Amino acid sequence: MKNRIFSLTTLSQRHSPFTPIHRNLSTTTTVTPPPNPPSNAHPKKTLLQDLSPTALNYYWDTPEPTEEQLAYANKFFARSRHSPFRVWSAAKFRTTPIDTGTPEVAFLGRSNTGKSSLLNHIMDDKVCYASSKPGRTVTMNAFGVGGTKGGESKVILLDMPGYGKGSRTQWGQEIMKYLKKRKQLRRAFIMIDGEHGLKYSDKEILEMFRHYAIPHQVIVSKVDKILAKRKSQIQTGITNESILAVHKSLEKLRPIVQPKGRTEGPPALGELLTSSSSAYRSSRDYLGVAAIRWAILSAAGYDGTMEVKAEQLVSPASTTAEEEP
Ligand SMILES: Nc1nc2c(ncn2[C@@H]2O[C@H](COP(=O)(O)OP(=O)(O)OP(=O)(O)O)[C@@H](O)[C@H]2O)c(=O)[nH]1
Ligand SMILES: [Mg+2]
Repeated sequence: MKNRIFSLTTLSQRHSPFTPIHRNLSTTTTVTPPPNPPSNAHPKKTLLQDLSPTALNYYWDTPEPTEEQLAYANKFFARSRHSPFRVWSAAKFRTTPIDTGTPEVAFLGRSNTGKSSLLNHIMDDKVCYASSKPGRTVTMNAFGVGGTKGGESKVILLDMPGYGKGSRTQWGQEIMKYLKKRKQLRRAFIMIDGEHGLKYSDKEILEMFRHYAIPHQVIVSKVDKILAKRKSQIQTGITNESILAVHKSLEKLRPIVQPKGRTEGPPALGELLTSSSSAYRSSRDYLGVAAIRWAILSAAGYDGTMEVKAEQLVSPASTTAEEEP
């Protein structure tokens, strides 16, 4: 049922921690736990490596990505000699390079929400500056991904200066100028700190996005902080209760990102993602990263729909269209 808000009871009854929550919450998928749980597994906990890559996300407007799609996204973002690379940095909108035609996605959020750290994991390289001190990123930084030898990047990712505490008001204005005027911007990802929750400035920016019809999607960062108080607790696995706590916080966010009965503009995508730059399922597989990679590709048009459209347009005699990666 597409628009049904799930109840915690329903979830705990129907979904084991091994199954992701998704838009069709009423389906009774029976999932068998892994046959041989690792010997260090706590009986009442799920090891992160046994958790589905989308288990901590909430999809209601979009289909949940399949294993193949996530594998494709991971391959697309795998570091190479030509990807990622810094394309430009700018402190002011008027100094950003003019339209290159390459699709762009921007990462925004209050200072210290973990934008730069997450982007490093997404791009599989430490190209962004991350710091425990709020206000570390001071310019808009653009990174090209998916480039090949002699070829241009397929998508550009932007690490933005944070807004709110520890940032400068002037950056907020520059960011808004960019978001409103940048033609090749495909989606803005707004990161909300899972530890501190939604703040007034987050609500304001969500309202602005609707007002200016800027396509946007919310990511709840630092989900490890919701899952356990200490990092060491996560290593031995996570409890059902902590997984439900994540779902509960996403459930609360849904009416905020898609408010009912308002005509102020198009709301956020009905897909809430979570991430952690601290907890991983296995080496280089940080919580939520694969699904965010897929969301970026979907926003940029590399999710298969572009190829389908191209095939429909070309005549049978000229079907030598270049294959997407
Ligand atoms: N526990 C935890 N800490 C995180 C996570 N992501 C980032 N951090 C920490 O949060 C701090 C801020 O991270 P940054 O990536 O620099 O945050 P930012 O949003 O880019 O910050 P600004 O550039 O100042 O806006 C650093 O100390 C990171 O190590 C996460 O998922 N979990
Ligand atoms: Mg930063």
